[in-house]
Amino acid sequence: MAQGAAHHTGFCRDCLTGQAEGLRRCRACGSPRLVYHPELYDLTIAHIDCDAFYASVEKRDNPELVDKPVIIGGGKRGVVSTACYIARINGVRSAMPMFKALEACPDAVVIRPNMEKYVTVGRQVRALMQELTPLVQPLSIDEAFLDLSGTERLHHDPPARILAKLARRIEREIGISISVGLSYCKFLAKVASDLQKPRGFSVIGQAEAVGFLAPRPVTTIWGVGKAFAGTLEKDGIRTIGQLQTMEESDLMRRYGTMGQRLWRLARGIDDRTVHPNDPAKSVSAETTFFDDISRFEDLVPILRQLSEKVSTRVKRQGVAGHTVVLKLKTADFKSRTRNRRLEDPTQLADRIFRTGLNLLERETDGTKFRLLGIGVTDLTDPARADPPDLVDQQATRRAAAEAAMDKLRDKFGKQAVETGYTFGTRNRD
Ligand code: DCP
Ligand code: MG
Repeated sequence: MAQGAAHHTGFCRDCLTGQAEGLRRCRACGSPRLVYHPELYDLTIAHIDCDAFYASVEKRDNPELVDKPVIIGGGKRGVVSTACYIARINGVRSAMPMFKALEACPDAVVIRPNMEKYVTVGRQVRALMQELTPLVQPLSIDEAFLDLSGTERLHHDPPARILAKLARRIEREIGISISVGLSYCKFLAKVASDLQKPRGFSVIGQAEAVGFLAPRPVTTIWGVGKAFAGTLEKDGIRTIGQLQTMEESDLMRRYGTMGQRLWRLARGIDDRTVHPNDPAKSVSAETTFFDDISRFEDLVPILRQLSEKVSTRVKRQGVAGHTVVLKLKTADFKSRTRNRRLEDPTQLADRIFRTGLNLLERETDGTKFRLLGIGVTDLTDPARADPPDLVDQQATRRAAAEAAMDKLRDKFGKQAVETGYTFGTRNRD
């Protein structure tokens, strides 16, 4: 290796030149973004989280926003989805009501979320991760664990440098920034990725784990939410250091399996593996009624609404379904499922709905239902979905109309377009 990672204790995150310990600026490019750590080249578990994700995507697409405070949010829920780091200086936070955010930061540019765009970018980021290792475990749209053990021989570089290169590549090719946490286990990799945001690169090694954790609040531990932290607080436990002094048996007696988990994580013991998520096998939507329904006409608009939900989801996930599944639950809790395999896979609400309707017709024999669901299964790549229908020109026209409505919905929000079937039925479930 030209840059001889083995001879240096660190490297520059901008130009990747190896650095001897103690330098403040890169000996090659002058950048202050140097990483040092005694265990730097032994650690293999990473957590990556994009910085101010939705806001960064919007800034990338509109350079005028670069130095402005930007808030993504609004719409139906009226809360902040995220804010860029400039808006955060003024106190804006995710999940804050929009009016409060604007009180804190009146100059902010507010942008409605464009989920489709963020899903696409999230997928591009994931694809670059997957070039490094198949062991990528996404946690959400903008974060994932990576296990890079054993990849050094393949990449001729230790994981730390591979990750710095990835961060650089995501900035250059996708145009957003990430923060990296590198450690020997998932728990501390995740904690690390949050330490230095944005554009962070933090390392937590074996040797310092216990000392690093000691002063931190118990809420740092994965799975310790507000409620459980309250319970611990009542027992006088606030910091991880306090947990470190307790016996495993004592913690187990008090808090069961969670107690055991606390004991282990407090000591930096976490042997959970990084495993790619199972791909979804089906996509569906269902609703339980306030009052049982038996009439076909009353079920139709609900089926339409659910079909639209399913369609939105498959489009968002980038899949298509080859089989439509109708699900009913009767008033006496008996389940019925009915399947129909389609000629071609579909993503379209209209096809899902019409197939579901056909199946539903045979089931509405006066039976009272308490639940209706519709979904698709046999998921495939959408490339071959919904070819133009040469026989049924109507279907082709409906498909084109649906594509046009999708565009409108993207632009103006879900409520902008209502079809005849769902109009006025929105409060039903
Ligand atoms: N999000 C949301 N509502 C929340 C939290 C998050 O809609 N209450 C969305 C917007 C975020 C995205 O999820 O951009 C990713 O969530 P993160 O918690 O990773 O937050 P950010 O990426 O925005 O910021 P950070 O730099 O802190 O990771
Ligand atoms: Mg993030």
